[in-house]
Amino acid sequence: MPAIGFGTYRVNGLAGVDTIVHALENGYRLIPSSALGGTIMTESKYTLYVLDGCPFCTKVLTYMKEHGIELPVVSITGNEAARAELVRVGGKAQCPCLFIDGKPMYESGDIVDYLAKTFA
Ligand SMILES: N[C@@H](CCC(=O)N[C@@H](CS)C(=O)NCC(=O)O)C(=O)O
Repeated sequence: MPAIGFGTYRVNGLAGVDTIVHALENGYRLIPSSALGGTIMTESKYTLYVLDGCPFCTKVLTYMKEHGIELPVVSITGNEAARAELVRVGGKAQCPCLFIDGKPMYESGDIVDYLAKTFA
């Protein structure tokens, strides 16, 4: 995933976990390509919505990285369209939110438990 200018990453809607974790750990600002006209909600069974600088998101992303779990990740940072989509489909703007077959799971602890159970 290319860095765009200093301290900025473009995340193309579907970003690798490594990219997201690296970006968050290094203080990069995530700019989803949906802000540029890409897709927001994916066709995947899973979509994880995250927010820049959110420790609960980092907890989930770090767990995914440590266990080699790759899921589509969408950052709502700086992207009102993605945020609105999260609220519209999920019911609130809280992150992280893992959509499983279109149903939202909002709590990071629940998400990690689900990932552990499902991908162990
Ligand atoms: N208990 C939740 C806390 C999540 C949370 O507080 N997320 C913050 C970001 S760090 C958030 O999305 N705040 C915006 C909002 O709730 O609208 C969890 O563990 O996932």
